[in-house]
Order: sequence, then C-alpha cells, then structure tokens
Amino acid sequence: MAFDPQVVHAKYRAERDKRLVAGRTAIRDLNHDEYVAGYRVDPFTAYTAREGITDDPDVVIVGGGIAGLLAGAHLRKAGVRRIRIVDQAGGIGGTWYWNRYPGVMCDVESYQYLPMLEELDYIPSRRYAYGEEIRLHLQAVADRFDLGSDALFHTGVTQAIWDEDAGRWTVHTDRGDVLSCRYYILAAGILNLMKLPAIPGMDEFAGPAFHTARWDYDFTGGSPGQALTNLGDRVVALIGTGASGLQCLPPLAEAAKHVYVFQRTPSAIGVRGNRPTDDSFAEGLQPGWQKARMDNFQSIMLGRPVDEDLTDDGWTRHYAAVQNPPRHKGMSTEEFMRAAEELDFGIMEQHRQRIDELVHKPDVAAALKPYYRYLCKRPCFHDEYFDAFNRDNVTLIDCPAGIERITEQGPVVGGQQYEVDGIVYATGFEAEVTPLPRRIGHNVIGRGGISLAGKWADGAATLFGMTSHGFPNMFVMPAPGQQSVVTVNYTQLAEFGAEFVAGLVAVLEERGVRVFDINPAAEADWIQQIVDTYVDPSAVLSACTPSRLNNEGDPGGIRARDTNFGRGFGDFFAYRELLQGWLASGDLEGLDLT
Ligand code: N01
Repeated sequence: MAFDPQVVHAKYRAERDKRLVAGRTAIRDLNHDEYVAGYRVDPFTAYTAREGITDDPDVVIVGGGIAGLLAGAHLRKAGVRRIRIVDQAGGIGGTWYWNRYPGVMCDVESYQYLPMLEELDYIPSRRYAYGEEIRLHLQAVADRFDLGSDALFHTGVTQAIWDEDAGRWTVHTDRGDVLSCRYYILAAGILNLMKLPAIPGMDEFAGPAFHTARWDYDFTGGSPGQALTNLGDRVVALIGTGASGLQCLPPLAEAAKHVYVFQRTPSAIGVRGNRPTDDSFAEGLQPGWQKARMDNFQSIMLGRPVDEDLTDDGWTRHYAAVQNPPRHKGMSTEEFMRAAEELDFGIMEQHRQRIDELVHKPDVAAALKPYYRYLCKRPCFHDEYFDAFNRDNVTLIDCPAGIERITEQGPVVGGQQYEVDGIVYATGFEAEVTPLPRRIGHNVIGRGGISLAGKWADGAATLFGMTSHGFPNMFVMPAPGQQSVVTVNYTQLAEFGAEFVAGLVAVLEERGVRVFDINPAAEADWIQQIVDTYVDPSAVLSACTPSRLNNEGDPGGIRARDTNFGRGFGDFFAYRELLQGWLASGDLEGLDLT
C-alpha cells in the first residue's frame, strides 16, 4: 500500500467499523457473578483457613506487586518498622504472581523493568525476562526488605475507615482481620481485574475454561517454562490476540493436537530480539546505572535528545518515533499532521510486510495484518507468534465482531461450531480507564464518612496523583489516568512513587506530624492543572479501531480529570522534578498538618 490518505483512511475506517459492534464491551462481573467466580480461584497456592488477626502496624499496603513492594522497600529504608502487605494472591508478585501462562514475558527490557537490580546485585538472564524470573526477583526484593513474613495473602480488604480520634486507619478484611495503621497505601496496580467477555452461552461449555491470569496447568500439563504435557490429544480454543494471547500461542501450538486462535483485532507485532544477557553486560556498570538506563529510555519515549539509545528496541524505535513526530521550523499544523500520519503509516507497513515475510499462507497473512494507527492499541513484540500459523495444527479464526456464542462443544463463529476440549481466555484486564475505587474493590471511608468512590465519582481528585483530601495519611501509588503520569516502564513510575511516599513519611515522622491531610485549595489547583492541560484526543482516537486506549471506541467518554500531568501520557521528568523540589523545600505546601 502506498500512502494515499484517502485510501488509508477508508481502509482504517472500514476495519474499525467491523469491530464497533453492539455488545463488544460486555464483560462478566467476576466479583458478583456466581458462575464465573471460579475463574478467580488461585491455581498456584492452596488456600488455608486461618483465624482473623488484630494488629496495629505502622503501615498497611494493599497489593504485593511491584508498586506495593517498592513502597514497602523504601519505607523500610526510611526506618518504618511494622509493615503489612495485604493481597488476594497467595504470594508476592502481583501481576507476576498471577500471570504464569506459558511464554509469559515482559516486553520492557529486563535491565530496567526488574526493580532494585543494584541493591540486589542481580543481572537478569535475558534481555526480556520470562515471568518466572521476574516473580522470583520480586520475591527476592520482598525477602531483602522482610516484606513477606508479615504479609496477609489470600486476603482481600473489605473496608478501610479513617478513625479520627485515633488518627489511624482501621482496615477490615475478608478473613476477619482488623488492622489499625497510621499510613494506608493503595497499590492495586492496573492489571489486577481480569476481563472476561460476556459471550452468550459461555456457561454451557463442558470442558475447562480459564483466563491467562489463572493458567490451568492441571488441564495443559507442564509448568511455567516447561512443555505442556497433557495436550497431545486435546483441541484448544485461544480467545484473544493481545500481548498475553500471542505469547502463549507458540507453546500451545507446540503441545496441542490443534489450536483455534480466535482473533477479534490483530495486534501490531514488532521484532522482539530477545537474547541471553551478554557476559560483558555487567562489566563497567557504574553505581546508579539502572536509574540512568531508565532515564535514557524515558527520555527517548518523551522525544528528548540522548547521546545513545541504550535500549534500542521497538519501543524506542517505533513507539517513540510515532509519539514524537518531528516538527520542522515553518511547518503548518496540516503539514505536521500529515507528516506524522505518513510516519505512522510507514511503521505500520513495516509491521504488515513482516507478516508477509513470516506467514506462508497469503489468506492467513492478510487476516493477521493490523490496519489502524500504531498507537490505537498497545503495540506488541514477538518473534515466534507468526510462525505458529505455518503449522498444520493452528487455525486462525478471524472474527472482527467477536465470538457469536459458546456452546457445550466450544465457540461458534459465522455459524460454524469449533469443537474444543478447553478454552483459554486471553482477554485482558480492565486497564487504564477503570476508576480506582472499582479497581481496589473495597470501600475507603475518609473524614466525615465520605467514601473514595463518592468523592471520585466525577473523576480523580488528588494532589500529585497520590493523595486525596479527606483521606488523611493515605497514599495511592501513581498509575495511569490518575493525575500522575504514564511510563511504558511502569517500574520507573512505581519506584519514583515509592521514593516520594517514603520521603514524605520520613519528613512527617521527623517533625512529629501525627496526621496529614491535603489542603482543599491545593488539591483544586492540581486538578485544575490536569484539566487545563488536557487536550481532548477524540478527533484522533475516534478514527482508531476500538481498544481500551480509546475507551473501546468512545474516546469522548474519557474524563479530563482521569488523565495525566503534562497532557497525553504525561511528562515524567517534569513531574519528578516538581515533586522532588516540593519535598526538598521542606515547606510541605498544600498539606494540613496535625
Ligand atoms: O489483553 P489485551 P492482554 N471475543 O486487552 C480480545 C500487559 N501485558 O492480557 O483487540 C474475542 O491486550 C481482544 O480483542 P480486541 C500489557 O500492558 C504485557 O493481552 O479488543 N476476542 C484482544 O485481542 C497489555 O497491554 C505483556 O478486539 C476478545 C484480547 O482479547 C495488558 O497486559 C504481556 C473478546 C485482549 O488483549 C493486557 O494484555 C501480557 C471477545 N469477546 C500482558 N474480548 C508483556 O509485557 C476481548 N477479546 C509482553
């Protein structure tokens, strides 16, 4: 395809329209729907009954993933003694506890994504680490800072209430625990709510069906990183072709009698280029190397000049280029927009050509090609996915409008029944646009009985994206769409958020502050800044294929308050500088102190 804007627009529009169908966004309620409740059960750690406890730690952290662990680690460094992590999982790791599907890997470079490499004196074994290595590393972080021994696993918080007289939070759990703490930290992450589509008839399916975040190794055989040994005579349906689906296809294809891959929208899948860490990697690394590497990556993502691209992968080559198209002097807005679109088109063409090179059957290759602008969906990277479609035991079922229904035998598309023995739902998570109160799944009741859900009903209300008036001594770890910033390498944001929280707690303790709250005027100013810098992306995003990034085709539904500091994905460096300066000044401006 040559770049003819009219032709390209028409093609992209037609592809989008095939997917903008009624019922597209319908999902099952995993918390209240009895049938699907089973999808939440932890297949990795046995649940053991225990008595509820009563305790008064200094800090309760909800979530034992990267953000919660880093908050705990930095608080420990700041001298906080009693910390209790509470998590629904059976162990440490958050996303990396739950996502143990075959092939799971992080597509952010491991040297930046695995936190605290210098403190733990650890160098990841590969450029992009597999899930098990990440999970074990997070366990090592927990061990180093003794965050696991007091943690309450397989435990969900049911309510947290601010106790004005005590100047503490009272946290209740579904195990009957009652914890009274000075500081309450919400670190739920953004991938904690599995998305299970509401497909008619799915409850009738006779075989095992599970989400990638609860992989059923009893059905498939094997274990993370090992071959799947039970599938030789079994036919499997894989629903979903985002980052999770495409990673688990090659091991499934290797092991199963047959795999039907149900694709609603093709992902743009760039080169992965994974490889073992070079023996020479660690040589000459100077103290502070990991932070410097994260900053180098982040600079490129924000279009800032760097001497060298230390990462040099699809994120820095494609994503950063599309994010920051060149604007030459004297260019009109129209010229700029057109050049940006042409650049985008060129990158998408490279992705489409790659499919022609790797997939032997032309009709399958054609169906695997993504037709939308690069940032309409989260880009993916993989080197074995396309080759799986050259196998006789893998069939692509292209279903832009989704799966019609599921019967006792399996999925139905275009009136055709696909008989399968098991179904894998690689259907993702309620990500960025899910409001925090829903994400945390429990009531947080602040001063005067106000609920966080009530206060945030019209959008996030924070100072710095991490604190909220009326919720004293409480922190929310920074996350997308919450008035902080977005970073492709989430670890960088989590690490900074953890440093900030621990830094502030240290100052408060030093000054003998019992309770801090956010001054309403300071909060209103922060919200106003977010709203004032918000640029409504509807015009660009409405041309996109529906995805979670454009609110499933309804970008107008994104609220200005639920966005980021510094417009778009936000400006990490300006944010960090501002907050570091605020903390360093010692004025604690915007805080009301008791
Ligand atoms: O989920 P997704 P994911 N019928 O939402 C399809 C992180 N992550 O778990 O594209 C048929 O991307 C849906 O179709 P469509 C990362 O942040 C990272 O893969 O919406 N299909 C899509 O194909 C990532 O973005 C890594 O049309 C249905 C798929 O299910 C995030 O997690 C690895 C359907 C969901 O894709 C989520 O990724 C894994 C239906 N009714 C995850 N409903 C790495 O770093 C949904 N789909 C490598």
